[in-house]
Amino acid sequence: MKIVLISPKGPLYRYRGGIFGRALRYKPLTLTTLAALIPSELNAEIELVDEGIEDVPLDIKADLIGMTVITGTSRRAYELARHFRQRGIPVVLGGPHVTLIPDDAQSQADAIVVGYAEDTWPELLRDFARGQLRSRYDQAPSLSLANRPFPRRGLLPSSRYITDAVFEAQRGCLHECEFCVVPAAWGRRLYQKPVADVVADIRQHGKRHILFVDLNLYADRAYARELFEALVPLRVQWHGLVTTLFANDTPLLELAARSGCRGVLMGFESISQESLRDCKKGFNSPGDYVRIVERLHAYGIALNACFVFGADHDTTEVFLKTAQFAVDAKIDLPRFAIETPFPGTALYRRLDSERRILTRNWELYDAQHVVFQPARMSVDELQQGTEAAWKHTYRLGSIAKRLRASPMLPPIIWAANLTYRRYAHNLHRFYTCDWFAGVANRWYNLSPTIPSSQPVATKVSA
Ligand code: B12
Ligand code: SF4
Repeated sequence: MKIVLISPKGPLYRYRGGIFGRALRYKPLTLTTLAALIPSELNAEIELVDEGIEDVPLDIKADLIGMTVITGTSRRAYELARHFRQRGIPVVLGGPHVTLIPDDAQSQADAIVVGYAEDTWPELLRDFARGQLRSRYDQAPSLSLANRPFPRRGLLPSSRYITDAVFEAQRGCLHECEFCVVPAAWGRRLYQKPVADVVADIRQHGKRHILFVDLNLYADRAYARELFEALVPLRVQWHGLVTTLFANDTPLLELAARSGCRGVLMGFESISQESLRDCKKGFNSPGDYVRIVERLHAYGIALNACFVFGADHDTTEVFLKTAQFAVDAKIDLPRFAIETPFPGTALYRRLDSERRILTRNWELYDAQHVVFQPARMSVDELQQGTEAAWKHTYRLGSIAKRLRASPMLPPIIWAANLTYRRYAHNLHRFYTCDWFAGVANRWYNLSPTIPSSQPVATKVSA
């Protein structure tokens, strides 16, 4: 049996014509994890295709195709699924988008997998081998991540990525930020790999510079402490994602630094406490942000801070104010996103009930397009303002000022900043300006009641 696993492209992130080249792309864990879960008794031939780095061969030979789907890649995934099903190859869809709104994907596939797939994917494959494929497989609440096989990273070509030393320790988060996909898709609970399993994977892989993709490594303090303690003897250097609360926890911060932490990504989201309260991220305090950066730097940890524009309190002043704040606070690598109501989230439900969702073209749900009617500015102002914030923060003078306090080696942090500078100057290539500036605003003004059952057709120029 031959099983092909595909990660479809989103317009911004495809390898040809996308915004980044090879830089900033690391080897995805989803396909390699799914490959490892394929039961050995099936003796399957396995091929992985990451459309972020290569074209999907449309004439590929396969007995079964599995595709991972996030909202922004769902249109592409459905298009590929149609093509392969027409060729008579059964298609299975899974991933965050399928988990958030299974009904959207159900008709596009022979089977869908809802939730994490450590148990259901092997079960599905055994059913398929017996000719008894069901149309839907749901993760049971008893899922455990203990004693799982290590991801088969060798099945994707390392030369196409900046690193393949990508690991995960735990999934999930206990917070419930209104816009976040994590509590919406997987609930507010944590699924943890035993620390010994994580350490064994890092050891067998052998690299010294590693990356954790866990969305919140600080979700469970006791687990974080156990993990960091276990990393100390490995003498690795690592980057990961945490909340701002991590920076206030001096003993853990000190341990993290000792265990090799050299950079963290944090969701600052907004410099307005009102906006943070509105989106249920009131545990962030903008008054603390400068101190957070200074504390991280004091421990030799660089900061990739993310801000989101488009909250209901945001006016057109927010863009340059936030961008200048990022420069003055000396954030090593700031990022700006446009608030995106991913379907299935609390934010989506609220904006939908307020009839402010402007399009259900999921391809535009990539956090760099405006898909809802902002409260205090136009669609166009939100789109252009976000681009202005990127450009301001990534002016050469702004970069130089920000990096004066950076704990990272200058060639590395400058290279990352220049790559983001390129991103800032290329974002406009991915707008659907005619649609945003014209049709969407006009549609909204003329008819603020878009029927929620009907997708609003739009064109994507990228
Ligand atoms: C690493 C990561 C990235 C990496 C690599 C992406 C990749 N393809 O792996 C990079 C930095 C490139 C990236 C970029 C983006 N990402 Co991202 N990313 C993640 C992150 C943090 C981890 C993903 C991961 O590796 N998890 C570990 C693997 C093992 O878990 P998994 O993917 O969930 O897979 C399991 C199940 O879901 C299931 N499953 C998944 N697919 C399939 C398929 C089949 C057939 C089956 C059976 C099962 C199955 O089985 C797996 C085992 O249980 C997730 C957050 C998260 N925790 O999921 C966000 C996440 C997937 N990203 C997200 C977003 C929005 C983006 C961006 C649009 C952000 C942006 N504006 O830049 C881009 C778009 C990228 C694109 N392809 O177009 C959102 C998706 C939300 C949504 N509804 O669309 C997430 C959920 C984060 C969030 N909280 O919002 N991302
Ligand atoms: S803290 Fe981060 S991962 Fe957790 S719910 Fe909020 S945005 Fe999502």
